[in-house]
Amino acid sequence: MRKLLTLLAAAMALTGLLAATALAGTMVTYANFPPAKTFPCVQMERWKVEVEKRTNGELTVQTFPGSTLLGPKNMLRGVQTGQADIGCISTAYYPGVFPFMDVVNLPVAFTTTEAASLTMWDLYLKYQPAELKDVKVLTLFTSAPSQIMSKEPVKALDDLSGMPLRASGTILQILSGLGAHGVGMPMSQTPEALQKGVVKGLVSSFDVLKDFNFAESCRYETITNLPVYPFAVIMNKAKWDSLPDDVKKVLDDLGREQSQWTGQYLDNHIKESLQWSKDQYQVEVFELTGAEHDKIKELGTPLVDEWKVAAAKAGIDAETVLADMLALKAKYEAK
Ligand code: 3IO
Repeated sequence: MRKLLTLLAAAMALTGLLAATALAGTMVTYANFPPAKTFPCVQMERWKVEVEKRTNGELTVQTFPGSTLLGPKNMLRGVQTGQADIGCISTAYYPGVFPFMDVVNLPVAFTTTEAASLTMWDLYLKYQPAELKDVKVLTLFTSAPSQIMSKEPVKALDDLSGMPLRASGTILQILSGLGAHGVGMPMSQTPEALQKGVVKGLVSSFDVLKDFNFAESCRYETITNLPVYPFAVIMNKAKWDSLPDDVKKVLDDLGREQSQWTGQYLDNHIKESLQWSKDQYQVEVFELTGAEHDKIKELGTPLVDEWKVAAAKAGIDAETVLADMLALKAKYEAK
C-alpha cells in the first residue's frame, strides 16, 4: 500500500512538472497554403522541429498545411490580424504589395534555389524594406527556376501560341510576350484548373511534378529557366514582441540557416522529382535553342525597367538594390 502511494505521489509530481513546463512555454500556430507534401510545408515542419529542439520546448509550433487555417490570398492579412501567429506567403500572389521583394521575381536567371534564397535573405537584412515593417520576418526562400509543364508538347516557343498556362507574378508578363495565355492563380488552385481544363499546363519548378502528381497530366516539360517565386515566412508583430528574449534569439539565429536549408532541399528535390516523373510517367523534356533563350531574355528587359519605376515610387533606391542583388547572385552562384 505504501509503495503504491509513493508511486502515486511520484506520478502526480511528474504530471505537475510537465504541466508547469507546458504552461511556462508558448504555443504558436503556423499556417501554410499548399499541401503537406510540398516544399513550403516540408520546410515548415523542419523549422518546427528545430525550433522546439533549440528552445527545449519553450516554444511549440502547431502547423496547418493545405490552407486549413489560412489560404494563399488571405495569409498576409490573417497573420497581421493574428488569425494565425505565423504564415507562409508567396509574394507573387500580392501584386503591388511587395515592391522591394519583387526584385527577386525579376528575370535574372538564377541558376539555383540556394543562391536565390540566400540572395533574398541578404537583401532583406541589408535594406529592411518598409513593406515588411509591421510583421516579423522569420525566414525567406524562393522556388527553383521556373519551367513549363504542359499537357501538350512545347518543343519550340511557337508552340505556346494561345496556350493557357497557370503562373503568377512576372512570369505572366513573359508568357504574354511569348504569345501564350497566362492565367494568374495560386499554386494551390492549379490541380483543379488542370483537371477542369481551364489551363493546359503551368509554369513553376519541377518539384510540383511529383508533389502534386502533375507529371500524370503534364507529360511534357520544357526548360525555360524563367524567374523564381519569392516566399516569406512572417509572424504577427505583437506575438513576436511577446516572446522571451532567449526564444527570439533562437528564431533570429535560424533565419538564414532555414533559407539555405530550404534552397538546398529544393535543389535536390527538383532532380529527384523529374527523375521520378520520367520513371513513373515517361515524361519528355524539351530544350529550347539559344536563339529562343535570347528571345526570352529580351522579353525580360522591360520588366526590369518596370520594376525600377515601381520601386522608385515606393521610395526604394532601385539601381542600388538591383546591383546588390546581381552581386549577391554572382557571389552565391560561384560557390
Ligand atoms: C510552389 C508553390 C506552392 C507549392 C509548391 C511550389 N513549388 C513551386 C512553387 C512556386 C509557385 O509556382 C507559386 O505559385 O508560388
